[in-house]
Amino acid sequence: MSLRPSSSVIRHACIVVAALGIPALASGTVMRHLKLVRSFPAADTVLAASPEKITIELSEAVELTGAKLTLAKEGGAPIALGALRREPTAPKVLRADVTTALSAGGYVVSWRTMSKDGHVVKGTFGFRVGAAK
Ligand SMILES: [Cu+2]
Repeated sequence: MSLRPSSSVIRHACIVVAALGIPALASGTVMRHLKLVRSFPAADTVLAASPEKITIELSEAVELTGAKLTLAKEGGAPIALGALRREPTAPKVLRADVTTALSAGGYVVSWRTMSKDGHVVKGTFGFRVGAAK
């Protein structure tokens, strides 16, 4: 298992690495963070119809506290989602309902969670609704 981050320098580097989404560095000997395993919609996919929910699966169990899932139209304003949920039987999975049908176009999902060491780990991925361009 990785060393616990103990200095502010390591803490800082850790956040930067996570924010840049460099898995090779983030999973190195200095520290190990949770990461995104899969999502629905999957990254860079095209859906024929609006999804009914956004789901992310992380590599470790996460708390709802400090977790966030946001959706926005590409280059547009955020779109309100239902409350973020985590089933007790699936502690690695976070889900939020899409409460308004999404029109055709590109969308960006941003996620943010707290790793076991208390550091914020976040990322984004995109998907499209409607025909591929
Ligand atoms: Cu960390």
